Amino acid sequence: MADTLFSRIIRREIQADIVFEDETCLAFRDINPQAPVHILIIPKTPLTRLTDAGEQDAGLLGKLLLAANRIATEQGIADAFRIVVNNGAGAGQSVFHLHLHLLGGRSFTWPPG
Ligand code: DGP
Repeated sequence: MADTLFSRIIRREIQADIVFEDETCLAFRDINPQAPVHILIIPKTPLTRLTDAGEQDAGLLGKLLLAANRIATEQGIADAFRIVVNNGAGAGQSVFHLHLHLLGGRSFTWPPG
């Protein structure tokens, strides 16, 4: 996988407002927030996008979701939040290192835009 700016955030070469870290994942505030709480949750191991994940990544994907749960609680948005994964440029993915958007602190409409 090509190096991305998220890899540079993991290596602390780029500053980010980190809210959670464990051996598997890192979470930090989005630089261009779309909600009062907008946090990106990324695996530390490189995966370009969700469709590149396979059976061997099942545990990793579960850990990302559980990290989202934990962060939502810590951020006070556990009652209402949205998780978004943009998979591919056509879906709006701009950084090709898998990431969950955790959004909360406002109401959301459906369908999403
Ligand atoms: P996506 O479009 O799904 O690939 O989301 C990428 C997100 O990454 C986008 O919401 C903006 C955010 N982002 C881009 N560059 C940086 C950065 O340098 N720092 C932080 N914290 N977020 C960034």
